[in-house]
Amino acid sequence: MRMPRRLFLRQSLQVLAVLGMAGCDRLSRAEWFQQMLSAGEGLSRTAHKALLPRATMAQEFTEADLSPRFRSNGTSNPENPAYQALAANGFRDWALKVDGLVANPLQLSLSQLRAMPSRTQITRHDCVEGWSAIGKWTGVPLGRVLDVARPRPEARFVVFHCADPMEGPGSVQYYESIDMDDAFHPQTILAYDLNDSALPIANGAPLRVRVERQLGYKHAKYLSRIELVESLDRIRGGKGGYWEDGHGYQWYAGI
Ligand SMILES: Nc1nc2c(c(=O)[nH]1)N[C@H]1C(S)=C(S)[C@@H](COP(=O)(O)O)O[C@H]1N2
Ligand SMILES: [Mo]
Repeated sequence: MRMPRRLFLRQSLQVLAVLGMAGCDRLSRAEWFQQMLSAGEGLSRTAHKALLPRATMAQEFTEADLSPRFRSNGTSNPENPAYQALAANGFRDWALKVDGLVANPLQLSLSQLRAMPSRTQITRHDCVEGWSAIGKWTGVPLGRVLDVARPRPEARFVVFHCADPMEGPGSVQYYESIDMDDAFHPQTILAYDLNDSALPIANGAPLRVRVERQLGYKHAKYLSRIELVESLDRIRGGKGGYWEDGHGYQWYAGI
């Protein structure tokens, strides 16, 4: 059923009025709001973007809130010989490629990434499988890396290519994607530290993305390459991620 445009606009304005009274940040996480937005993914994403200012920040916590242990989910040790060789050498020979629709393709070592401006944030990770954990992440804002790579005007999505095969050795490797709004969001960081220590292999060493306003599966671990594209059509199944292509997960997983 299509909602008449006027009606949708009127309801949006009512929601805006409520948000104005109670404060966006808390209400955006409220269940009723999620349910209202889940009327359809297109609508959800449009409404999310229309109703919440682009710069809305995910809630940040204090050291006292840290989970005693940040669990691992999905891959905990990639079954990939090339990855294992890099790990055995402390990732000294590892590099992140940044390519696709950029004026200045990059290859960045871990020490180069560590030398760039950094951001530390204590946030809550929510996995669709029904668990949450609060962790302290340090990394370079993805926006700073993209500033150096200089996306071309046609670039609309950032694709994360990962080192871990998902269906046994040699099989499809994890991938995910976000749009440019999330790519340049101040809390979207390429994290190399968790709780003040080098990121453990179980949590995505040497580098994983944090996209704090979205669910856990968007936070790609074991990054090897970041590719800028105009459309997701040519990325495997075309839906923008491993879980989106094969298992019906939504591409925009806003929380
Ligand atoms: N490369 C890769 N990234 C991944 C996954 C994975 O299996 N492989 N699992 C995702 C899911 S479902 C979650 S909840 C988080 C888990 O992160 P953690 O292992 O640090 O808890 O990573 C996400 N990113
Ligand atoms: Mo997850």
